[in-house]
Amino acid sequence: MQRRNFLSCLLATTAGLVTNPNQLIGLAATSTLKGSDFGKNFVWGVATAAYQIEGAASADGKGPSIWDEFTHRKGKVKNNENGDKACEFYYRYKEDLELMRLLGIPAFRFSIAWSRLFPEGIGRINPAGVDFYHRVIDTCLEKEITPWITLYHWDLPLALEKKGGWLNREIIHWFSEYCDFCTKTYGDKVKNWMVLNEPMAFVGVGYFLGYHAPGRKGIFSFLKATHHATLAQGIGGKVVKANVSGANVGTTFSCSHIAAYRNDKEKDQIAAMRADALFNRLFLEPALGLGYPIESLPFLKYIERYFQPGDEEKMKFDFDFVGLQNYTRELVKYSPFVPMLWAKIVPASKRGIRTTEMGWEIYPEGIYCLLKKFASYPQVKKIYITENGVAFPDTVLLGEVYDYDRIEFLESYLKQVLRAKREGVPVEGYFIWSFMDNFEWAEGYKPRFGIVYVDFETQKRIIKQSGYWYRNLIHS
Ligand code: GCO
Repeated sequence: MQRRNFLSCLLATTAGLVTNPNQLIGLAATSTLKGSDFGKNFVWGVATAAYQIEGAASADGKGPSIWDEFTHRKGKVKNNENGDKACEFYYRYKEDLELMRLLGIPAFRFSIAWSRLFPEGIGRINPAGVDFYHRVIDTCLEKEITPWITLYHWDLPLALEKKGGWLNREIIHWFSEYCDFCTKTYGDKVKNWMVLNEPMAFVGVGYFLGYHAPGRKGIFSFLKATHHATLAQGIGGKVVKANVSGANVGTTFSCSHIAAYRNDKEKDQIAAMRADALFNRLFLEPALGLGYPIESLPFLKYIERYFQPGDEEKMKFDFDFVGLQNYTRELVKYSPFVPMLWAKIVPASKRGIRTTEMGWEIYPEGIYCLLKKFASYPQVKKIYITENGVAFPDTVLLGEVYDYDRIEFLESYLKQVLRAKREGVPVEGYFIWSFMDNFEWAEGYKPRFGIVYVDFETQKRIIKQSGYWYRNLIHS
């Protein structure tokens, strides 16, 4: 089940561092784009997430997260894989950051594993976990790599899930204490913070469809978790701003450009508008002070049963930036079989087009459309593409990975980013998902998104051609 094919699901459900620095000079895939076209303050980076790369699932006092538990249930992840070891970034962060330095990548987006700092989610602190992120941050700074931290990338402490997780309103206090601790602890060294990663994904897939941790289902758990995540988003933003002087605070959204399957059919156009409200507006608009998009999606009215006085204010926050994460687009048609939404996705696989390893359509113009859409909100001051990338079935050939299809993908998306920028969209940075191949949630290790190849048996890293291409682009 592909989690970006969320609507189709609705229908069904009401190291060794091998790289020789000389290679960096020898292999140089060139780009038709120039980094300088984007301006000298444009932020170039790579993105990762704790559960997907760190491994060391129970090392040095770390508590379990919902993903530690979920991946150990039979049949939840392809081939029953899990993130126990992942890329062993916990042990290999120095080598990995050295590789990043060799590639001249100026910014590194990573997340903090909440249960590494607080094994029970609240209360008792784990000093070894606190120290780990100090070491990662310090190593970044030594190598002149700017750290960008995501506070929540889906790995809720299991102890909190046992108390109801995102369904328990107390989560806004647990989360705010966690944000307070992180920003007071690391805020002198780290200025760029993202509160949540893709709330629509962790709430929709984790609390409605049950395909992701914690595996809960149903419309009411979806609405309740949505409201609590929206509150946490606003409250978290305020905590970061209060604690970090000179902070650049944002939060990130998964977005797909959505169009009508049959453009001449009004029913499909309305279905597309509804899907757009669900996927692209649900978490953004409350933060901007516009409330939930209830006029486009009347079933959202039920969310009001979870409201308490003052919530509208709590949901709002004047974010310095919005993180836009884009991989594909969706074509949507009217469906009488999907209650409340009356819409369904026509999957790329059924449209006879070439797709990525994830089954997603390659549609570069979608990122341009989304940038224009986000920029049309007067409250949005700045946008970073906090994730864009692609999984293809990469293979090693005589010690190298010739991933020219990834280079082509990234170039074509970046050209659309530049097009939007030239038209005045305040897009000020771009992070590739991902720095290295890693654990792709319910899809396990098969989809490889990295610009660095990881052999998960030996933990050997190989810089892919796209890694060299990225270095050349950034420095051209
Ligand atoms: C996400 C995540 C990443 C994914 C990536 C590819 O937003 O879904 O941030 O964890 O691995 O998007 O699917």
